[in-house]
Amino acid sequence: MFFLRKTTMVKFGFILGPAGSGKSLMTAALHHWMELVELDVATLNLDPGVKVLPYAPDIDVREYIDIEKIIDKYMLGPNGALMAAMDHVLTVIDKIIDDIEALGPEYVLVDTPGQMEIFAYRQSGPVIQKLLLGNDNLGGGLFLIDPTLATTPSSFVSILLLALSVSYRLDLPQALLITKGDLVEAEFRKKIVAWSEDPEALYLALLNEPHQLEAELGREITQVLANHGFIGEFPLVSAETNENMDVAFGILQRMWGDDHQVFG
Ligand SMILES: Nc1nc2c(ncn2[C@@H]2O[C@H](COP(=O)(O)OP(=O)(O)O)[C@@H](O)[C@H]2O)c(=O)[nH]1
Ligand SMILES: [Mg+2]
Repeated sequence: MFFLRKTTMVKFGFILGPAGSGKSLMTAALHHWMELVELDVATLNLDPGVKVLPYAPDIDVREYIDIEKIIDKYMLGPNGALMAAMDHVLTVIDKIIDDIEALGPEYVLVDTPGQMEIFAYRQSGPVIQKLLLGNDNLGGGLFLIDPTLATTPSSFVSILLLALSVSYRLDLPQALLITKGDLVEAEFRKKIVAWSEDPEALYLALLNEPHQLEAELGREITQVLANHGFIGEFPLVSAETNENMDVAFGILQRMWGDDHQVFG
């Protein structure tokens, strides 16, 4: 008996961001929305340490990696075990790729590990991402910003710098989204939109902070962010109310270079 392997290109959306920024819930919400508009989408959980997820992953790294066993075998604490587990993912990535090929979806949403640094800053993360994309597939990253942690200009700038750093680590087009839009009050919404769209507004806001960055550093940082696309129109989305899921998908489509069927 012959199995015909689907060799069509897969479009990967990597959901990135610091711990608690809403990656898993965004994966769930975007997956739900994509299914509603009848797109052929699968979810991939890459977090070996996560206990409960707000969606049932189609492909799950936990099927191949048991963090409790790693803790026992190497006598590691939770952080060490997570790092070891992420490095172990490399040894099972061919199984995950086989699972994706067996399912043959057009789109895969990748829920990256809760602790962003084990994906972005360990050696294994960028390698895993490259192996998933191979030569033929397309990838784009959505970096989530939790607005409840970006209430001051300096905390917002710190998260933008983190996004910049992650985009240097991962060789992937990346866009920024402000999540948890349902928790953002109208007044703050205006403020964060102004900071995110206008480097000058952000710079002036930095200067007005009591604990301010040295003016020259603030100027240079906002210029670097602006010059590299880390200041711009970042949509506010909500994985609770599904606000702007169509826009988030439209952004992924642009990163994939999909011209047709653009949403948002
Ligand atoms: N209100 C609200 N809560 C959210 C939203 N997205 C995530 N959360 C909550 O934020 C917390 C962290 O979300 P999670 O998806 O686990 O973050 P992760 O660590 O980045 O995967 C959870 O309690 C979520 O329910 C959102 O859009 N609105
Ligand atoms: Mg998560």
